[in-house]
Amino acid sequence: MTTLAEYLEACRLEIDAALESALPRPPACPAVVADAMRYSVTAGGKRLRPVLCLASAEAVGGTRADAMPAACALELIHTYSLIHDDLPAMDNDTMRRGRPTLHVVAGEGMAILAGDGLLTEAFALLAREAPAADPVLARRTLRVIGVVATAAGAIGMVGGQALDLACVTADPEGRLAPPLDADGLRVMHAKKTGALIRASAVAGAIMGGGTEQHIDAIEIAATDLGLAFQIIDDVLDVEGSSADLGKTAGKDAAAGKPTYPALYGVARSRQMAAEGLERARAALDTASLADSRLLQIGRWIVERGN
Ligand code: GRG
Repeated sequence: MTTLAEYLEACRLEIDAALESALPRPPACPAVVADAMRYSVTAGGKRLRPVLCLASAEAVGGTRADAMPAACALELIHTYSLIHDDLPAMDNDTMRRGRPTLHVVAGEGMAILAGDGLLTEAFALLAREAPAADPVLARRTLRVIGVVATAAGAIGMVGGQALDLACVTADPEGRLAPPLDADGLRVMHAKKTGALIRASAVAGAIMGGGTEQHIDAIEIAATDLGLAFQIIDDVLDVEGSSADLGKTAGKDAAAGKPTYPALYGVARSRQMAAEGLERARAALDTASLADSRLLQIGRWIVERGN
């Protein structure tokens, strides 16, 4: 069996090639927005969501090829969310994935449009790749479109971003929402980052032809992995350097945002992430999936930066 590092590298190469051919290009797409979209998509990144999607398809006995359109759609949506999150009206960040943010190099308007283009292209790609000649794959794709749209939308990622934004944005009377308590923090993250991570694993399980028991177990495990990912992201924001992170370090604390280390301390936060990983293992075990790549990827999430 290949090592996890080899597996991740093989997946990333396939994902990057598939993303490259999925991106809209001139003459159909104006070069100015095509270039902006490509700038952010090709800036690197761990490709965590597409890797989870592919690994999930393989865990249930499917192929990476079956899940590749969904994997690419998820990375396009993730990249759009980063572009919009970095805008002056949101987090106002100037570094992302080790490069100046898109609005810094292309202007705010073009960054908004590139994000809009990536979000809509994700669904165009899924619809395009649903093979009419293969009703089974077409049905799975339709289900995945629903899963991904729900996760990306107002009850998922957009809703989580709204809760986050409300913490630092005063209403017309100048009042801020009360700071999030532990439960509020968990709900905000479950939506803002957890929903898309969960959808990535679930989409892979659906495209790979998993049983309902597989899909349920993977959904439960991915919910815990999403939370563990966010806890570790918060810890790295405290401990990491901007160069290591590829984005501005320490921003959350500086903005007075609630974070896991602020509420629980770094040691307890890391322990909570490890407990999440253990719950994910137990959930996968109920469907005999605990010795799949999924758990190794979970461990990679929790142990990164150690
Ligand atoms: C703008 C609707 C809208 C949503 C934005 C995901 C998100 C919601 C904001 C990102 C803010 C942020 C930095 C959250 C921390 C967790 C996170 C999503 C980190 C970035 O994901 P990685 O580490 O990034 O997977 P790479 O670059 O590796 O893909």
